[in-house]
Amino acid sequence: MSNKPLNGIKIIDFTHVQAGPACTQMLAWFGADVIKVERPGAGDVTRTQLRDIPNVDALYFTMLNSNKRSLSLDTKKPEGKAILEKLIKESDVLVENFGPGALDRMGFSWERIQELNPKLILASVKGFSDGHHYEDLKVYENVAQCAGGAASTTGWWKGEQAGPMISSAALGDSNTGMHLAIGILTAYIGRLQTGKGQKVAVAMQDAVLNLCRVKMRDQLRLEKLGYLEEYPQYPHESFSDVVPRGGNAGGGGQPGWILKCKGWETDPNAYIYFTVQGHAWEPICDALGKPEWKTDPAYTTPKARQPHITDIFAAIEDWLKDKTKFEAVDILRKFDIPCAPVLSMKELLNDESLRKSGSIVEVPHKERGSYFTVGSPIKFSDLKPEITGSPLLGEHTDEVLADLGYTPEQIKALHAAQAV
Ligand code: CAO
Repeated sequence: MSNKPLNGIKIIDFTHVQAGPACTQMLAWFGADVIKVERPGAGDVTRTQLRDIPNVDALYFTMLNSNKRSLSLDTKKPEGKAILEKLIKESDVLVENFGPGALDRMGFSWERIQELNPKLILASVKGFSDGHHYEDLKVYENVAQCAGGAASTTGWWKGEQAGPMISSAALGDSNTGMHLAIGILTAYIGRLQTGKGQKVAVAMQDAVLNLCRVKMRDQLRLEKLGYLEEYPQYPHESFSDVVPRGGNAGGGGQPGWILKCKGWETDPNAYIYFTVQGHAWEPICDALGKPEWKTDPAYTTPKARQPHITDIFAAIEDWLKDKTKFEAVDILRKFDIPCAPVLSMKELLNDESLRKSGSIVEVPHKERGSYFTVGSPIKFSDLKPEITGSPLLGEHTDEVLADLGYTPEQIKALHAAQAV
């Protein structure tokens, strides 16, 4: 086994669906021994959800569970509980994202876990934080986006499409998992100092809110000023007392928008994002062939430009009419303009640079042949994560039990007791 920084860290992965599995998968990539504990005969629900090949683990599962081992165990039965207790005594971390109270109901409260192994780190994802007035709620991705401020600040503020909108990025699920991974590693470093484990929890609402902090910033500014100059409502429309949805506005100090390119009528992704950096106005004028804008007082400062920013974007769109998104970006990049083509999943999947960097990888799978998945977005100089296929349900049960000291006869007896 190559030397990966998290080698030697043993993690009980009691997670399912996306938020928890995304966290433990990343720790597995970096070398942790992640043992996914799954209910016999069923396993993580994503194994069977949205299948593309009959009777084969769905991509939903394979793309969130690579580099793990699978232990099939009914932890509600006495035999299963005994094994889990043994595992807890020998592990460093237990990660779970069950509904509120499920772990306690199973008999593994934080107090019990501490009795079994005071060094263990218990890491949990829940929809809302402990003590929150919604703490009993079960939560999925879009529920978290609504509760964490993303939905109220995303989308259109007028027209037929007006209303809160969900992002396709997993702000509630994978994002919470990434926060939890930081929490686990922090608690692990803490344990190196104190010798003690601790409980780490991330609420999906909080993780979404953490990514929406710029919108909280805008709420506070709005309460002071009564307007937000970088929003498309400014200066021609009125503001209420809540942060409005801003469509595709830049959202920061630089105005920006999604603009149509050649072929937009038939290609749903023939667009670029164009950013107007305050200090880079002259290169923009050069790129667009509008030298007169450089000296026109209606354009020379960001403040002067803001009242007719929509007209400026319309003029840029006119320039884009005969250019594909790739041709446009190739011109604009020479002028140092922050921009990018709107890339489809198909384009990303086949992107040579992403394949080369390991951000998209092809990994073997025992039953589906091989599949493409998203590799590590974190790059290291001395670690190249090797992404391996996800485990079949219970693939490593015998191996894990043997490691725990169970004899072949005991393992056989356990299989019989767990038979479904
Ligand atoms: N053996 C025996 N029982 C097992 C088991 C095993 N190996 N693994 C899980 N279980 C049991 C649990 O003990 C629990 O039983 P009880 O409810 O009887 O105590 C049950 O399976 C799991 O319950 P759940 O509430 O986690 O599952 P659900 O499908 O009803 O809800 C979800 C799913 C995601 C809404 C809920 O788990 C949740 O709110 N999790 C926290 C937030 C979260 O992570 N959401 C993101 C999910 S990713 O989109």
